[in-house]
Amino acid sequence: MSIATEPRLVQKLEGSPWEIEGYLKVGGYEAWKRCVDGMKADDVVAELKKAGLRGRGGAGFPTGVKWDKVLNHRIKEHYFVCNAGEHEPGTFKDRFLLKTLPHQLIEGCLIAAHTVQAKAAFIYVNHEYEEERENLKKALAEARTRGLVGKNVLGKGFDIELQVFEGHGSYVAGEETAMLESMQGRPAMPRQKPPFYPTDFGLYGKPTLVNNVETLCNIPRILYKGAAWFTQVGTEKCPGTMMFSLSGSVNRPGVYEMPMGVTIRELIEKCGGGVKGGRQIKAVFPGGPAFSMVTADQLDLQMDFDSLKKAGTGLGSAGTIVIDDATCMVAATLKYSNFFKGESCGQCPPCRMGTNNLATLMAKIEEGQGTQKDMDSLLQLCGFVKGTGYCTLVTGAAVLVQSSVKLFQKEYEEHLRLQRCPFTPAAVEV
Ligand code: L3W
Repeated sequence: MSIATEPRLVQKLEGSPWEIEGYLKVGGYEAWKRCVDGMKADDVVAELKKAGLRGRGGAGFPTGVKWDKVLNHRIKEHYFVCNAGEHEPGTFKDRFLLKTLPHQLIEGCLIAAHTVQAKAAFIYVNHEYEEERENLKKALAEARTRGLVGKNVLGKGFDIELQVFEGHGSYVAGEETAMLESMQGRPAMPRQKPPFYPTDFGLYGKPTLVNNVETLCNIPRILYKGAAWFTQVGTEKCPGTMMFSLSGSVNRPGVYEMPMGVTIRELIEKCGGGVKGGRQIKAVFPGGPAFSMVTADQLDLQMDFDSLKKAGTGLGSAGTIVIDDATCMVAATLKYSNFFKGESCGQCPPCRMGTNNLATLMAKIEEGQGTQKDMDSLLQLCGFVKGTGYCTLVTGAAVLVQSSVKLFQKEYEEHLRLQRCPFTPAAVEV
């Protein structure tokens, strides 16, 4: 498949993002109008399956399959939630989409809620994204004045509402089952899954469709332009583009839309303008710190769900963090270990204690107090806690440490030998 040079999901709009005219001029709400005019739900789902769209929230689950499960569930009371609880370190693409394309998101949500015949529909937005929530509300008001949302949509005799829900501030609240818990006034703690995914047991215990912001922004484009258009770029198993949040030691950090399957090197060089200060790459987190790092000899790896999984890491929500050779890997790892420790909801004991102990051992080693016994305990602990939580937090915390020690063992040994960090304090920023 070819590589897109032009963005396909992100559209340039005239005026402020929440003003509807600019979006209407680029074919905005045309797909929604088709649905309102009677496009069958099964046909919408079939088009998504044909497009091969996979969820952009981190796991790449087939979107059409998910919609099908809710639409055709034996229980007929359904709900829809857009998950804009973005909180992954290094991921900020949903914020960009909320900020720049609120109508596209609203259109995707309307199509989703209508297709699965949702009784109520929500956009759950990260607590910190205050400005984005306000813009979204302004955009919703504009859509309402055009009769696209609210009572008697476009005179067709049915109603649809979309509520902006102010989310919880924690990382774990972005995990879909924790989000659903928090929406019902309960602590934002994940539920055990499998066997019960939100498609079976979601909001109020009913079948619920939960999709990520970027996934939903793709929906109007696919229905308006067709599945065949969508699959022109990307890889065979991961068609379309991905919004990469590029950060760390690059000259131009930011959000970049690139085809699935772009190499790490292309992303860093073409989009990021290369490494800061002409330094060398030491490591890259292709999919955020919860997936293994790769090293400078792996920059030709393709960035899509399957290629990165095959390489022993993951795309996740494409929060790509570049680390240069002036950075202490022990310090960088400690920084994310502390993040996981602070964000553990405390529900699962292996996570509560594991993330805490991992961060304590990492700090001891970084501060020059570590022993070989601490190193052994660190790796043993990773093995114990991996895969034990209701959500993936503790697994991510363990994978981070394992990958760091495996790839940069010499740096750990240096910390033990010198009994101090061999890098200058200024070098720990990533
Ligand atoms: C119905 C089945 N639905 C799976 C659905 C499931 C979910 C989606 C993916 O973690 C990853 C993780 C993080 N019937 C189903 C089914 N589903 N089987 O498909 O499911 P799952 O369980 O593979 O993923 P997950 O637990 O949602 C997602 C990574 O994403 N990640 C996380 C970001 C988190 C945040 C945050 O907390 N705010 O941003 C980022 O990269 O590590 O690997 O919808 O219901 N048989």
